[in-house]
Amino acid sequence: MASVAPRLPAVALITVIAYAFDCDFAAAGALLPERGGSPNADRIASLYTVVLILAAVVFVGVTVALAFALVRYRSTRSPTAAQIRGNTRLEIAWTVAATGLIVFIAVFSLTKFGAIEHPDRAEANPAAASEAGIGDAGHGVLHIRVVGRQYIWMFQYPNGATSFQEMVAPVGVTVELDISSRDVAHSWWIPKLGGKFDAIPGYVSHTWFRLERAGLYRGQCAELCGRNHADMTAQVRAVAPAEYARWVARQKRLIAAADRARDDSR
Ligand SMILES: [Cu+2]
Repeated sequence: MASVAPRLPAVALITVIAYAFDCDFAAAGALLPERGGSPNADRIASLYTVVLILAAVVFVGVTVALAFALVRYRSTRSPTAAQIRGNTRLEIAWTVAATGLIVFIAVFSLTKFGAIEHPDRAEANPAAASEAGIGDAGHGVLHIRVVGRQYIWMFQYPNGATSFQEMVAPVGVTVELDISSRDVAHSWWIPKLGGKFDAIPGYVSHTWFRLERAGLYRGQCAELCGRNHADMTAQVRAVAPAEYARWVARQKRLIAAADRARDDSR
């Protein structure tokens, strides 16, 4: 009987590929980060694209030079190796080119980090903020607390309402998130709305987004946090500012009614 052992790697590979196609996952784009949800995500994607193009040019250049050298100077054609003891011009050229590239990437990145990390106040939309019922106290910014725990995300809104797994947020309003955890380390990640942010017990991480259009933005806890980590999904439902105001008021009433019903039944 033929052994199946030699075929095991192929079977394992096919199984993994089949699962990868079948599973529901938060993909961050095949090649580039996702964009189109929030300005910070767009800026991350632009920065990534510039660095990727530069890296691709260097990679192709090095690969072509290497392939050329391997073919052109193969042993059948050049049986005696040339003894080269340095080339000052060439060494200066690649040192200067590599340094220039690194300095450009560093400076370009530093000019972009500020706008990725902090929302630009100048682009705030006071009309949308007031429609969403956000007072001037928050400078037109909606603050939502994000609390991770095994295995669900909880969202706390300024009026005291809470929701689980799905955050509801208004389009056009700057939303700042204060992210923490009740148990172990988690990571908040909605790919279309920006980068990953650690949710650490006893520590508050800050990030933000400003939704550009209504819709559902899906994400996934991005830090292995226990047995059911894969089930710890998250989503942000972007709605019109007035709809957000109605939703958050209704959510508060429903929670208060549920609390009263619980107290009455005691
Ligand atoms: Cu988690």
